[in-house]
Amino acid sequence: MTIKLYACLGSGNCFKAWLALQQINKPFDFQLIDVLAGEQKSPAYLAVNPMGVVPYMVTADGIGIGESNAMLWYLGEETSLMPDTKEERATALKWMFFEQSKLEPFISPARFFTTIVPEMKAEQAEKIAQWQESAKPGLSFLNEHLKRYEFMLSSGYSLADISVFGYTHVIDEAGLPFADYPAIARWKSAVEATAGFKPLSQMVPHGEAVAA
Ligand SMILES: N[C@@H](CCC(=O)N[C@@H](CS)C(=O)NCC(=O)O)C(=O)O
Repeated sequence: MTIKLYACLGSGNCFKAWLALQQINKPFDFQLIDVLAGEQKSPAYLAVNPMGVVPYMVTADGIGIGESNAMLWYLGEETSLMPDTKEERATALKWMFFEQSKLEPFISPARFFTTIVPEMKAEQAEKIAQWQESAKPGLSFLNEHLKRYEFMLSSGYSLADISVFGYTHVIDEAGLPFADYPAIARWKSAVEATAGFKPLSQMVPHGEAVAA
């Protein structure tokens, strides 16, 4: 069996696992789950992932793993993406929790209603403004960090970069200009120049459809 990734298009969380698979050059099956059509709540998909969200990954041994950052950790084992020392691994985890608590919860919905379903932008305008404000402290903190470090960890490119990159590289699509965060913009280009990097726009399915 090969690894199977269940994902929807355009999602920063799904992109993280997909990008790691590209960069470690691991073959995998891609199963598209159409979140906009509600396919993540279909009986067929709930039988795979009872949480009813994407991304979801099933390992070659048939073990299901939820949470994008847990997938990164699994995929990073025994590759150059995993930091070498326990201090660096703890620091990577710190940034991955930071990503899920200070960045993703605000950038993701602001971007969703601004760019993915722009027809809902006007009716969500107040909430979008709140999400944008809530994202700013985390982005400022990250920008300060990246003034001093080329990548998230002093040891170099790692799964912590992929985690933070997932949504931070599309902040402009959430109405948060890169011009306000020049060190983040510099880091974005550095990540895009790493070996095997492929952009979110190239994340396309190559699996069979899940029956509704
Ligand atoms: N913390 C989770 C977030 C998973 C998540 O909320 N996924 C979204 C797409 S990015 C989803 O499936 N939304 C549809 C729903 O909640 O029904 C992760 O990092 O994987």
